[in-house]
Amino acid sequence: MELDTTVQIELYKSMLRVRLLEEKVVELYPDQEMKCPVHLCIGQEAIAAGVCAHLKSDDYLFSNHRGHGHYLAKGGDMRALVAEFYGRTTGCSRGKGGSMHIIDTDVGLLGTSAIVGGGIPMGVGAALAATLRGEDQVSVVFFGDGAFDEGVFYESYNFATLKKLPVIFICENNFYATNSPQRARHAGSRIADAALVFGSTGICVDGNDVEAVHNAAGTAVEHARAGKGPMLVEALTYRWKGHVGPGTDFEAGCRSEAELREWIDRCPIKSFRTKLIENGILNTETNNRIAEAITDEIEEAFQFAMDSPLPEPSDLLTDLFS
Ligand SMILES: Cc1ncc(C[n+]2csc(CCOP(=O)(O)OP(=O)(O)O)c2C)c(N)n1
Ligand SMILES: [Mg+2]
Repeated sequence: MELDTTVQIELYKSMLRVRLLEEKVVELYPDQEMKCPVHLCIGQEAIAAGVCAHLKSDDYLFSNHRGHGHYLAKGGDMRALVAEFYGRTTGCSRGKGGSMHIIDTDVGLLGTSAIVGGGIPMGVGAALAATLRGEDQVSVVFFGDGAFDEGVFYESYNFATLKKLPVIFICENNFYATNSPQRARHAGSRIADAALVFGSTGICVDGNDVEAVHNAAGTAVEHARAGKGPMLVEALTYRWKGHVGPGTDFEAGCRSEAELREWIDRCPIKSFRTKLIENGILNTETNNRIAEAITDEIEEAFQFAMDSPLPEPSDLLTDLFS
């Protein structure tokens, strides 16, 4: 189904916003002023953009260590995100979480977590709570092919299906969990098929095709909102950077430069831009204006972060549960 041109432009902007922000992180990370590890999603932006375009601001979102794109696509505050990278009090976790622990209840992001698979049961719990309250929120969980290795996925998926909870499971299959390729870990290759054993539906989609992701996620969100329970969307993609940090990880010997080059050729943003230009929906001038506006937002966000205070030592034990 061909999307409305306004939606297409919004998807394009959403992807570009994530890409340009993370490229700035790549540029500035070597200064060692961002003290937290950063897990970049460059190459995977279409999934965050395509899924989050369906969500209302009070729909719930749970994500993992690679969550910058999810937060921004959900309408997140770039200033609060960058301030969090720099450990500032104005950060979305008041400077105590860093890149992997983003939380912003204003946009429904109830947390990103460094515990692989940790967001999955929490996403189900939030959906259960919404159902018990009689509200119509859906809960989206982003997780990787590595989290799919964990038993908690199956327990959570079973419970959510049994209770027909409004959860959408989005597995970003980038074919690696740290340095371990999927082929070394999974007996089967199609993650989406796991939904079948629960009598649920799985959809496998090209995660670098933002419109395909948007269509698949639309089906899953509609299904969940109608009280029909979860769907599993497996989006095939690839991270351009190493598991953590701004470099590549070829030296670890787990993937080749040629493999990366193949995926760079399938850049989700470049291919969509080409399509929009060919179809007369975007031209060079509009494209430049969009990029400039995002670049200004990024510059402003980094300035805001640098101008913000670090927490005081006396703040160390505030906002802790125990
Ligand atoms: C419970 C748990 N086990 C192991 C780790 C170490 N670890 C951090 S990220 C990661 C790989 C995750 O891979 P995947 O879920 O595919 O996400 P990706 O990094 O590819 O986005 C692992 C094993 C962890 N943080 N938590
Ligand atoms: Mg992975």
